[in-house]
Amino acid sequence: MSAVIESIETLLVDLPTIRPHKLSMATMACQTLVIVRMRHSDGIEGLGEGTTIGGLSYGPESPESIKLNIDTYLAPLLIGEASDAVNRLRARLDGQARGNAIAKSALETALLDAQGKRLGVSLSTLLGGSRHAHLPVLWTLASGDTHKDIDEAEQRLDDRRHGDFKLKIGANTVDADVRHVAAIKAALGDRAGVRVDVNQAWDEASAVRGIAALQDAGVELIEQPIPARDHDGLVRLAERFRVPVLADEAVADARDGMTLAIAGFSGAVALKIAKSAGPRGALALAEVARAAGLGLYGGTMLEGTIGTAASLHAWSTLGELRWGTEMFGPLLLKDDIVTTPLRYHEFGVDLPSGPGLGITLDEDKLAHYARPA
Ligand code: MUC
Ligand code: MG
Repeated sequence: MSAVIESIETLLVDLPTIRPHKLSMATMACQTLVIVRMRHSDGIEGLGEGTTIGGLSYGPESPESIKLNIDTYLAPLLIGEASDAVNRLRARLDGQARGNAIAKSALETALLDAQGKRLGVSLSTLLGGSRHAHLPVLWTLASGDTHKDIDEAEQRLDDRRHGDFKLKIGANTVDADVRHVAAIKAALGDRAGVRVDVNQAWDEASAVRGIAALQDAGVELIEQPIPARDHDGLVRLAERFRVPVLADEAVADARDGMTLAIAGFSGAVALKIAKSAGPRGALALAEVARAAGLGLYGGTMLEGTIGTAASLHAWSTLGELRWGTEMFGPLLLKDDIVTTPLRYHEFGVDLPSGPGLGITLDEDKLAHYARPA
């Protein structure tokens, strides 16, 4: 008889960041991870993580809503069901609950982690096998101060930790942002790639002005310059400029990828397990994007180690990630809740090995940082 899902526990875990992380819509001093512990009748525990950015400022799910919706609506759809029926259970969640992609991603991750542990194989093996054991990882400069950002970049280059940088802009005027980015690019020169993420902050006219100047300054990629829903605008910007445009908030799942591709988008796509309701959905988007000739990028919702490991397992199965990854979430946090942190070196990170995610919780740290119930 196959094992069944016995219980699903969700924990809100508040971890301070190493410095304020300034995005166009929020400045983070702390990241809240929603950790899922899914226990099965064969004694196996599957781990998952559902994490967003800045409470409700990034999208319609907050850490608190993720926890509440799992506890109240989603977990009851899974309890007592066969542990190994991952595809059927994911369809059940989609059939009976709309939206809630981040909550579903956390549950799918926990199902896959448990199934990998049960079979003694890694999550990437469950997904068809990894093609990379080491993935490139950039770093985001977002201290809000140009000189601090340059120092931070120099340090990361010296340590051979990160070789490319993404700058968070959009909170200031276009001119101030362009000056900030151009100063950083001028300081780093050809030693590092510099990209920007505007997180939807510009209208199209500002984007035309901003991108023209950033292109001249040597920026290599422009992420989500205008609001997520403006697909036509994104297509126009991608057509207009030589520097590629990266769709992030505009593209959550395979269907969004198809819509953008049909509209004529010619840029690149940020994959995130949180946007696509789990690793499987993110890989489905990757297939659509690849078929449409769009470049791929392994994106983060600034998850801790569990969500980052789940994403790495998924990205490791892809042939080419034209724009690498930004799976640095754990490095932005002052502490971790796992026994063996991910290994970052040589401008990237190693794919964790071992069954499932290959990650073990540190119970003391978890108890220390978990929000009291
Ligand atoms: C985003 O929109 O890309 C990724 C890196 C970072 O600093 O913020 C995230 C969110
Ligand atoms: Mg982004």
